[in-house]
Order: sequence, then structure tokens, then C-alpha cells
Amino acid sequence: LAENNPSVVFVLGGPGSGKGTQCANIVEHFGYTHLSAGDLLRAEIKSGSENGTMIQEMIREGKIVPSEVTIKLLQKAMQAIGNDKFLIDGFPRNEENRVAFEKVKMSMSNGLRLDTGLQTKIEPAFVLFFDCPEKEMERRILSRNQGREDDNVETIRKRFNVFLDSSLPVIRHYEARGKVEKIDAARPVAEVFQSVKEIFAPKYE
Ligand code: UP5
Ligand code: MG
Repeated sequence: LAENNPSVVFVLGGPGSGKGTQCANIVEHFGYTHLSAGDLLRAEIKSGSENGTMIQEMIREGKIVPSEVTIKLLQKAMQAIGNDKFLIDGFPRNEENRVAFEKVKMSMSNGLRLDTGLQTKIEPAFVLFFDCPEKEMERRILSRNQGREDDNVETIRKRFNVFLDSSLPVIRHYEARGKVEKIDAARPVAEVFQSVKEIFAPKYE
């Protein structure tokens, strides 16, 4: 990767497939910064921003928030953080998200270095895809109990449908370009992370 280009990995998979859980492990072992698009959107609701109500409605319905909103939050977070390795969790969620993000140019401050003024487009180095059957994802979400407004049977159904209709095409797009690392996410956390490590270690040692 070029000096000023941040290294970005998209972490994708259905609702409850374990994206957040595995990202926490990756951060510990490989020094990435974890940016969950869902967490950023939930923080935006809490902050009482003018978009908060709209975001809350979308999440409650399992719908995808307009790209410009999510991208602005991601961009702000990336530029504020003095790291150049990012795990972007749960984004892009549809083709529109993907195309909009590809158009974004960011001026990054690389590590401790100051902003070089160079604008870079962000291409993911690769895409991690956590593959998990719906029954297992549903079981995990329903036993999570973190008070998320979208963790109820009705919204879970909607999230699954949106994943199949809108998010899988994004994964197929990257698959066609040889960029997808698919992981069987139905196994216990430690076993899944073993597979994750086998993907990251050779790329970054
Ligand atoms: N768990 C994890 N791994 C396990 C394992 N291997 N074995 C057994 N249990 C396991 O895990 C879920 C639960 O399962 C946890 O209790 C965990 O301990 C356990 P987690 O790691 O949280 O899974 P994750 O894939 O992160 O599930 P999450 O529910 O966060 O996924 P979603 O994709 O549904 O949620 P997200 O926060 O990304 O998005 C929420 C909503 O925000 C979307 O529906 C959408 O409305 C909106 N959104 C946008 O509009 N745009 C975006 O770009 C992003 C989000
Ligand atoms: Mg998550």
C-alpha cells in the first residue's frame, strides 16, 4: 500500500454473524481501529443530532440509512483517528453505499504524520465475510440482551431480508474481484477467530 493510503478492510455478514465480536479480537491482535457503522449511527441518535429521529426509524425497520449520512460519520471518524488501518464493520450494506463510498476522497493524516494535503480514494484491501445460517444468527441476537431496538423477532426478519436482497450483492461484487475472504462463522468464537488470524497474519507480518 502507498504511504498515504489507509488500509481498509470491510467486515460484512448477516445480523448477528459475529462482526463486532471478531473485530474486537482483530483490534487486539493486529492493531486496527474498529469502526462499526451501526455503532456510529446509534451514537448519532444518542447525540440528539438533527438526523437522529430519521436514523432511529430506519434502524427500527431494519432499513439502510442514506449513504451520505453513514459516509459522513465514517469519514469524520477516520480523519479524527491517528491510525491508518481500519476495520469497517457493517458497511457497505448495499450497492449504493459501495458506489458512494468509492467516490469519496479523503485527506488522511497518516499515523503521527501531519495531513499531507493529498486526497486519496479508499479501496478495501479485502473483505471479510462471516457466513452464518439464519437460525444461528437469530439465536445469537435474541440471547444478546443489550437493549437494541432492532433485536426483536419482527425487526430481525426484516434485517435478514435486507441482508439477502441488498447486502449479498455487495459481497458478490467483491467476490467477482477475488477480494472476499469467507469464513464459516457458525462455529464457536475462538474457532472463528483462528480462521480470521490465518487470513490476517500472512498479509501483515
Ligand atoms: N456471538 C458472536 N459470535 C459468536 C459465536 N461465534 N458463537 C456464539 N455466539 C456468538 O454478535 C451477536 C451476538 O452473538 C453477541 O451476543 C455475541 O456475543 C454472540 P455480534 O458480534 O454483535 O454480531 P454482529 O454481526 O456485529 O451483529 P449486529 O447485530 O451488530 O449486526 P447488524 O449487521 O445487524 O447490525 P449493525 O449494527 O451493523 O446495523 C444495525 C442497523 O443499522 C442496520 O440494520 C441498519 O438499519 C443500520 N445501518 C445502516 O443503515 N447502514 C450501515 O452502514 C450500518 C448499519
Ligand atoms: Mg455489530
